[in-house]
Amino acid sequence: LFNINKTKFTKPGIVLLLGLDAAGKSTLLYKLKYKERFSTVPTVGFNVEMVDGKKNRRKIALTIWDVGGQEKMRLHWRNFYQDAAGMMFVVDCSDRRRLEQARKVLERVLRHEHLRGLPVLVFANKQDVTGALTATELTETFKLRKICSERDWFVQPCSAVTGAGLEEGFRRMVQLVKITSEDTVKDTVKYLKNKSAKSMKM
Ligand SMILES: Nc1nc2c(ncn2[C@@H]2O[C@H](COP(=O)(O)OP(=O)(O)OP(=O)(O)O)[C@@H](O)[C@H]2O)c(=O)[nH]1
Ligand SMILES: [Mg+2]
Repeated sequence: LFNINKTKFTKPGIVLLLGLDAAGKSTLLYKLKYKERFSTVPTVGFNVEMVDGKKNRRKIALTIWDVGGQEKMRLHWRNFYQDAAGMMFVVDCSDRRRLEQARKVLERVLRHEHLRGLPVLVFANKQDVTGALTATELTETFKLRKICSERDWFVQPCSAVTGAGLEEGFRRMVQLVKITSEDTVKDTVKYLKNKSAKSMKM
């Protein structure tokens, strides 16, 4: 069985970073990777970074795909679903006006058949802003217990600007993803070659 699993692996540690536009995805990705604050522009297309982590005392790297969150970009999200081993969903907790929209988008994403059972880490972002919704409030408002009942999930409060909570959340994601091979770097290169051979449609 183990061999069968190994030969047909399809998920080389790819983690999707999704959420509404301006949720803070790109800021979070660059802060996590480079420990620096970058000034971002709305993402058209996607950014990809590999971030190192440790799983079962071994080094692994997760490939994080930060896909633009504007409405037009969201139509492309599903192109990335099939190969994902995990998802991180970023919510702007200071933008109460768009919370309901964020909830609906997350709920719809989670219903997609390709993401069934996929572990989800929700980043309750922008905790540095006074009056931001807390992680507990977010859990309740989004009814996460209900909409994530058939998967592993965790809510991590964070600030992509200060960096607070980012590494903690990432470590959690590393624990939650089920990868079938330890050599995620090699797998990712193989995956990307294969993918570009088929020419990526965006
Ligand atoms: N105060 C505060 N501002 C943040 C935080 N994270 C991101 N921002 C700001 O929110 C704005 C949007 O951040 P981006 O990282 O570009 O958002 P995005 O989710 O990548 O947006 P799209 O690429 O359009 O999907 C920028 O002005 C960031 O500086 C945070 O934790 N706190
Ligand atoms: Mg972005």
